[in-house]
Amino acid sequence: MGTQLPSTEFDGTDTDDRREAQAEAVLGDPDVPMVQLLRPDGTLGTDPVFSEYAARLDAGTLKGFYADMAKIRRFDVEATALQRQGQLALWVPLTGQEAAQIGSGRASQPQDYIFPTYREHGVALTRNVDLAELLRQFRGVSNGGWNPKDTNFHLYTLVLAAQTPHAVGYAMGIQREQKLNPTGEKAAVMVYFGDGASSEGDVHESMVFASSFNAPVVFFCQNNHWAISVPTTVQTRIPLSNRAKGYGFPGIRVDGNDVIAVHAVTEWALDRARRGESPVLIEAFTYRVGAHTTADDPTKYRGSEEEAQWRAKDPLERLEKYLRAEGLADDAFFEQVKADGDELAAYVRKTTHDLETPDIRQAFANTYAEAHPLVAEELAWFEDYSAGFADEAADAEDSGTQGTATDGAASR
Ligand SMILES: Cc1ncc(C[n+]2csc(CCOP(=O)(O)OP(=O)(O)O)c2C)c(N)n1
Ligand SMILES: [Mg+2]
Repeated sequence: MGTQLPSTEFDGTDTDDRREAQAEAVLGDPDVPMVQLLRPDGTLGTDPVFSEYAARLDAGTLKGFYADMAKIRRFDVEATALQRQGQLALWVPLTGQEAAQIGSGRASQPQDYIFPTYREHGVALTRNVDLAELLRQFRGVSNGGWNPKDTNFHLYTLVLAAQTPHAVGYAMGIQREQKLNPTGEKAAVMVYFGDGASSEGDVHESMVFASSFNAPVVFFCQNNHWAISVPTTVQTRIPLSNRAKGYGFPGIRVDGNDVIAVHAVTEWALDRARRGESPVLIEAFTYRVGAHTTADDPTKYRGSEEEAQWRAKDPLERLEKYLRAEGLADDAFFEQVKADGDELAAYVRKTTHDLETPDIRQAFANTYAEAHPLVAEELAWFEDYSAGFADEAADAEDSGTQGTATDGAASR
């Protein structure tokens, strides 16, 4: 027999059947190794490499993980309410992904630099970003909201995967500085992206560069199973973590709803990157329990059964069970966490209401460093156009009607 050409396997007739089989292989196959320490029932399992990391976590740290996860979930509820009340143009919920974000964020060190997507509110919390500042962009009063230099937490990026080449470039910069100053404190970069973004060419190019130059970078992919209405099975035929093999660095799948395992794996990966051993890809296997954004309705593309299955793997509930069973936290602790969450919610509600609408002329002024005739012309046009609404604005003021953040806002 001569050499056989590989089959393309695509004859277009069995797409749905294949998708189902593939979904099992990629998503539900127990043979696909996944690091898990804290099981959904709240008991602690073992892992030959990562149990050691878990053993180092004291009661205070574990309670801190819980407090952070509860806080960010409460914040998520508040921000969703603010959007529904017209105070934010859009909100991107994170519920379900708390362990992936708090576990990884808490594993980073202050000197590390983080590149988020647009959903990393939990990571922002771990980097001490003021969560009220984070809402400025979603209210449309700022292009960013916080100064990344204060926390080494970069501004949100809405263009899918655009932050991955930025991150690798930044990591290569750090690498060169570390070579120039070998006795200094070592740092790494961690870049977040989603299962959908993993299909972007930017991710491929970033991984090639990271591997070729051995950049100190950790790629943290939150596989939350959906890219708006597109399931992960359309993005990949193999576990996303396996892709790292093709680039020549380690890839590891971790239970993204297990804060202890996520913390352990990320600590290991960042250490490795800081030591200059290699980049690492982490795939945090998790689920977006809510809508993609407040402009999305997931009932249009997925079943409630799937959602129920994932709710049973809730990251907060399993840690609460563990803390209670081990006698590490009591009712008083959980009541305090709830009170702290309510206090945070009241703070962000008040600060959001108080955010002032910026002067639109600032947007024109920020276009170029120096004055530009085209920008001046566009500003003149805009002012002329706005003047046409002067009567309406005066009427609104007389009748006490106020605009809200959603007036004229485009939804994504
Ligand atoms: C380059 C680019 N293409 C398309 C979009 C529109 N878009 C915004 S979010 C999204 C889905 C992203 O899914 P995923 O990467 O899995 O992240 P998740 O939203 O699930 O956290 C798409 C297609 C975009 N923002 N940028
Ligand atoms: Mg996704």
